[in-house]
Amino acid sequence: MPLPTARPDDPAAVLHSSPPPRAGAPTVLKIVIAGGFGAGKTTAVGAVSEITPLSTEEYLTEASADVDSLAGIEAKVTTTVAFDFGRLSLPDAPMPLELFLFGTPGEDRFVDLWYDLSRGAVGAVVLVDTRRLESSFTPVSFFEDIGLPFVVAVNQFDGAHRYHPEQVRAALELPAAVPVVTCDARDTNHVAGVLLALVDHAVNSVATINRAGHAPSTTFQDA
Ligand SMILES: Nc1nc2c(ncn2[C@@H]2O[C@H](COP(=O)(O)OP(=O)(O)OP(=O)(O)O)[C@@H](O)[C@H]2O)c(=O)[nH]1
Ligand SMILES: [Mg+2]
Repeated sequence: MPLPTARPDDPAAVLHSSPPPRAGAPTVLKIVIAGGFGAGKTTAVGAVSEITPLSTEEYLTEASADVDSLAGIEAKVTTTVAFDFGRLSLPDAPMPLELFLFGTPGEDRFVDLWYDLSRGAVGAVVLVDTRRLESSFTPVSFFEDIGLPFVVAVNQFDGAHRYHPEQVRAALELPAAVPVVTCDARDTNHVAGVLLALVDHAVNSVATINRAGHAPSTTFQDA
């Protein structure tokens, strides 16, 4: 299925056109948690969400065995078929934040949904399982194509070889501007740290766009 080429609501516009928050009120940001099949997206949303996450898990069946390869994640019994939703407040961040987290389904046959979930987002986390690195190429290309800032977070599964982030950058052919960090998707502090790295990266991307004279043309919606 071809990737959509149209750009979702511009991240620069999102940060610029959001109404200024009331004094002391948090800035609300929409963030997409993406990655290949079984990379740990649902786990990451559940690790940080302060509400019971909304999830849309269905049992994997024999019928999906040809499509959803379980090599390396044989214990996996369910997969996300629509999206995960969670919420995280970070009142003590340099700017108080409330993050709305949308986890995507992993398989790239759901790419239309990735596009819908990306509308109005300020950025995305691409979770990477280095045992199945090839499944990361499509989500990385997707966010590059739609122009949404993203960070790559290497989910360090037990027993998996520990690659240096720069080795992962080289393998995924990521530009120097894309942050590559490591995490355990089950760890609340790790995932919160990844989200803060993304917000920082999104803000810096907006600053870069503005320095280049880009005029935001769309408005904040859909989040
Ligand atoms: N050891 C370890 N297991 C993990 C980690 N993250 C996720 N898992 C396990 O890996 C499996 C897949 O995790 P999910 O969170 O369902 O992955 P997903 O990316 O949402 O999967 P799809 O929605 O099917 O694409 C589950 O059994 C998790 O418990 C991790 O950091 N370490
Ligand atoms: Mg999932």
